[in-house]
Amino acid sequence: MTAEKFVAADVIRSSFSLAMSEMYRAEVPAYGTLMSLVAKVNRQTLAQDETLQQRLAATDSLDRISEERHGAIRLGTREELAMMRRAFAVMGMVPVGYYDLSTAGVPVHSTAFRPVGSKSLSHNPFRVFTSLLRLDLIADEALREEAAAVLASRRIFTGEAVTLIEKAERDGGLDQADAARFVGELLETFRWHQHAIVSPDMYARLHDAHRLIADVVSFKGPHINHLTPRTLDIDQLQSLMPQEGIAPKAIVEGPPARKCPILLRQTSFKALEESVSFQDASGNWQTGSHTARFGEIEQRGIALTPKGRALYDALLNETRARIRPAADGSNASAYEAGLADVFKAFPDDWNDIRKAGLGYFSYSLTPKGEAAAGRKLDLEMAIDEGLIQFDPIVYEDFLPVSAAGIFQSNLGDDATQDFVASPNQVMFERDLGASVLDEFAHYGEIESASLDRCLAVLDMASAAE
Ligand code: OOG
Ligand code: NI
Repeated sequence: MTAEKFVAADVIRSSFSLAMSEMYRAEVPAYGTLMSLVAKVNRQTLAQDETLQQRLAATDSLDRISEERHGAIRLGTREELAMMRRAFAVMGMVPVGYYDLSTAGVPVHSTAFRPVGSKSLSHNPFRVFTSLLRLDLIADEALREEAAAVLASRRIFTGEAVTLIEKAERDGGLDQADAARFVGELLETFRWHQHAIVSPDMYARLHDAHRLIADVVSFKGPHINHLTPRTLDIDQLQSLMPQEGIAPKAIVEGPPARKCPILLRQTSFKALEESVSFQDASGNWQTGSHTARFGEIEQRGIALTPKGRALYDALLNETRARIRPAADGSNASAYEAGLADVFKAFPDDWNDIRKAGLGYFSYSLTPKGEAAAGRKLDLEMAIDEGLIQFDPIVYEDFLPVSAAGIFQSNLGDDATQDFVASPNQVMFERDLGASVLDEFAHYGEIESASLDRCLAVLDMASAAE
């Protein structure tokens, strides 16, 4: 079979992302409401901001905006995580970054599976925040063993999905018919199951240990727990959500509203109380309820360099040392004011951010630059003369403090527990069966590749800096 017969990984990812969105819309109607609201606000924002519209069109990201989404799942075992990595690889998604949530009282560690490289990202940036439960953080040994036994007995992938993953690995891709079957089979792993695989008694014990453990262990598979569209104006969305009957969490996570958006701002609506059934010892099904699935929206800004990220982390810590956002929203406006105040220390002009080495940019020749090919200037001079322009590179990853805030708002405030902070990237990568990509190195490569395309007017020495 020749390579042309294979469907491109980017194309499989797009159809999977679409299939997942359709499934979630049917499962959680509020997601559909949120999607429509986001599309409406994005249209309005673009209509009012011609410069934004032009830059998004020029950097290939206009089409992808309203389509863009991420999801999240929580896995129970290393075997599940390793197979999930192989499944995502078929769609061109690789593990990027390591997130330790134990510090925030959530017994998981995570990575984000996503496409890398500007071409794949602009084709479809679909990503999945994937967490692995850490039973090693659970104190009750008997419960830990019982939970491990339940997890060991379940199969979250269909046999057909595994066969197709193996086939893709062996042959180097999937043809049209196999790719379509793969999408359908893999989707099964993410489906919601109303019937729990544990007894009501065991559910209660898992739930008492930590609500997250009950969510991971009690069901047949790792149901997708949210799908997040990208908005161009999250503050507008946060204020419009209640009118649509959706109650947002108390504060928007991440940096404050700014002229030049940095990293990632997120808000969510609380998990739904859903009816589930548990089979008791005599085989009868009992009705109960479970909260797991919620809705989230996000606004993405520029990817920060390690220096920029250190400044962001320091300013966020400073804000939270001054005022910690209460889960009931009682100090939300004071927190927002404090955040805005502290973040005045972060430059809010693209060129200042760039010159201070705080963010990653994509450089390109202007029409004037194309015409001036052969002149050899230093980068700053080429920019000053209008030969080279720069656009912020969008942050494609996640933020651990924000993720913890999202987890907590959905697990309920009583779920906050203290665990000894124990990041263990070595263990995570062993379980994953691969190492995770360093996000900073990756953004750095995208930036230098963009400079390479400007060499017509650029002095090599200045570009190599
Ligand atoms: C994942 C929460 C993290 C985000 O956007 O930061 C996340 C979860 O609740 O499983 O999705
Ligand atoms: Ni999320």
